[in-house]
Amino acid sequence: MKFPVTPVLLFTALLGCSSYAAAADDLKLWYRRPAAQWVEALPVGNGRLGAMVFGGIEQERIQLNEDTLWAGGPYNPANPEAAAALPEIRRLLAAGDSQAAQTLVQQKFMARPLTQSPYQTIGDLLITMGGGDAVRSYRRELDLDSGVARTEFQLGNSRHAREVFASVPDQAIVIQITGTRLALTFAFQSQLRAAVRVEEGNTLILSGINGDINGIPGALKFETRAHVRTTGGQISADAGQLHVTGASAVTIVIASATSYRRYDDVTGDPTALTMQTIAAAKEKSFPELRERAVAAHQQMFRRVALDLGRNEAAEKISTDERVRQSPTTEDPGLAALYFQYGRYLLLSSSRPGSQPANLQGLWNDSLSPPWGSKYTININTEMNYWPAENTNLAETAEPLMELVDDLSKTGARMAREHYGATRGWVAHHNTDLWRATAPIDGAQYGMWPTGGAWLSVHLWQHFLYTGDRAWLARSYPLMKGAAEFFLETLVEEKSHGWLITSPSVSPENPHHRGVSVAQGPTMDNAILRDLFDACIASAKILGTDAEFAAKVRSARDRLPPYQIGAQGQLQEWLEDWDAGAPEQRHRHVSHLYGFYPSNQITLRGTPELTAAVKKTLETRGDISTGWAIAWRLNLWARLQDPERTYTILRALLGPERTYPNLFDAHPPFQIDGNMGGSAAIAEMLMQSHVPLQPERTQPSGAPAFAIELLPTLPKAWPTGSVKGLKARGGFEIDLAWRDGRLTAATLRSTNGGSTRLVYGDASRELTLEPGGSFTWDGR
Ligand code: FUC
Repeated sequence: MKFPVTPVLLFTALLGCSSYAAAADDLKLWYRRPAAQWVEALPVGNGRLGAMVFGGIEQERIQLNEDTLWAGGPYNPANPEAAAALPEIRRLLAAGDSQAAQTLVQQKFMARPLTQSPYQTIGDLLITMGGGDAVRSYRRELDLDSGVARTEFQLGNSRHAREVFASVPDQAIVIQITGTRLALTFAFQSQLRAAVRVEEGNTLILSGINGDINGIPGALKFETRAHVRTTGGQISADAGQLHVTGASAVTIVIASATSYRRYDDVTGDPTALTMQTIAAAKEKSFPELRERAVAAHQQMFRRVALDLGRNEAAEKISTDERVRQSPTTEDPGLAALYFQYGRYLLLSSSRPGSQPANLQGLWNDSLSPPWGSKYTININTEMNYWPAENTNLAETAEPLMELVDDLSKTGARMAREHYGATRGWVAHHNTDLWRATAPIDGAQYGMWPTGGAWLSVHLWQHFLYTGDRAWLARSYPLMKGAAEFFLETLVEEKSHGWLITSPSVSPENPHHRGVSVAQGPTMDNAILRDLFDACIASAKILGTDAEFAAKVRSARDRLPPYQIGAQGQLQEWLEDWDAGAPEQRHRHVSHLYGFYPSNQITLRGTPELTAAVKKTLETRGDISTGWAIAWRLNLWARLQDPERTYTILRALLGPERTYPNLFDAHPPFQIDGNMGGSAAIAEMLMQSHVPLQPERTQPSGAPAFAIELLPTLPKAWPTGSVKGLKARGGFEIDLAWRDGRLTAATLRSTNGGSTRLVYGDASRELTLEPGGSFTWDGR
């Protein structure tokens, strides 16, 4: 008997175990019409440079971003009145007068200026075509597997095609247009103070400065160069435009840079940088540029393949229509596409050397986008990085490390100037390109000192997944600095002697009408428990700081415990204010941090607290803003309730929370929901947060965790497979299931180490050598 070997199968086999070729169309977003609005356009990005591709017929719009183009310049937002007001704010809180404390915070403790700097768009490259003939067979698509956006249509007798991608190795956005006797005009448009010029007859240059904000003048120069070359035909220039006539192919390489070097240094030379980029790229042919970019993209993207089953009818309709129909159609392929899209967006907006993914990742067409498209670190930035580890994109966490490193410096000044602290650093609920760390916007949002601590915990999580001791050695001083601030500034709570933050908020949720400022909210205690534990464990692993670790331990032991309130809910504040709080269905579920993303509360380890988590989730409700649905999704995945989780996932994927280009709708667009959604789908299929009992450590010194297989598999995905997910302990996992039952789990170990595989009631203890693997059928 013979088995046919198809090219796809052969290719997959040749790629080996760390990379998977996907069946072509599963990984495409596609449309029958050009984008009429920005949330229909398709994103490409190399971490630093982003473009939104509209696929217009008479005019193509390529909206451009460079991730250091933000308004303003270096500034110190400290409020000189803050430190003097702190004792009175604390006294008011201890005396139970949160309203007066909040008023005083608002008057004396908030940043000056009160808001931070927004992320800004460069502008657009507009490519105008001649034509007017009727267009037929239009299609545009984004292929997640290659990272290439493609637009194609028939114009009279000629086939017109465009490809756009962002290249990591060549640090450019690259466009190719092919057709017959192409007649094109290239122009830049920008809302910033900018001028356009042409150099060497083939390079269109937009240069200018960033916007002013809050009385801080724009301090950045930026330059964007579009270098045009043709096959056949001619290029001519006039009044800030380039014209191409008679060409059969045109390649455009776009380089862009600003003078930003660091939060306190804007002396970069964007002209020199963009000239170098163009000089290097123009030596390469379009196929070469494409091949290099696609290879760099696939090196990360292809680590994970997901098949949740298919609905062939749904796959035949365009992506916008598919989203519209999703509330009434079972479409497992859409969930798989959404999962991969979140990975695509993260690896396209956060790469070593780039800024971290902001509220819109990298993509923003405005000078004053919603919430400034900044870094909101009371949930949104952290959520962006939830899929970084479990969906096998660990390198994307590097910009987060750099951000924390910067914040540890600006935040040390904040710690001194607002709190009179002599050690450590603090960041509140938001930051920007300039690494501002003061409380902003309003006391009820900004008065939250635990943002830097939460980000620091991510550095520890990366270590738990990778076992990378060099990373831990870089992280430790940052985590230590975050902890030092709290060792010095926590105050003693009167009735139990607990150590608590004061002032703070439980992110953005008022406990009484109009009042959010409080002391010792549950989330702070939970984040500090994680931070302190991470410091204690790191000091031990690195063989350092025994004395400091002992101090941290004694503070850790005095943090307030979880409390279950009168409704059976997990209490959000020190006092049981929950039932009377005015926003019962508030979007934030901050106090559930301990259940997800943390593991202080676990389904089987702490059943009473888990019941309290569930009670809180029932009260809060499933439907909220995009990211808030994504958080609920992860929480329900951890509750291992497959059908409830699946219902919530469908709400996230439906047209109210997903735009035609699959961007998450807060609304408006905010990328955290995409990332949180990807993390949750992984969490439905595999979880690795429960520590082994009795406790054990990996060769790296990290604690060892159990790996639960298919813990939250809904009935709608009876048969499927996933390859390449990552579990804590440096394990990579492939799973296959049929009729709702695991058929094979393959575990590969990078560093060697121990785990317990758990499937339903069955479990298997194992220890693997570095590079070792093990396959189990779950029995
Ligand atoms: C937090 C959230 C809002 C929004 C903003 C960017 O303030 O409460 O919903 O996501 O961040």
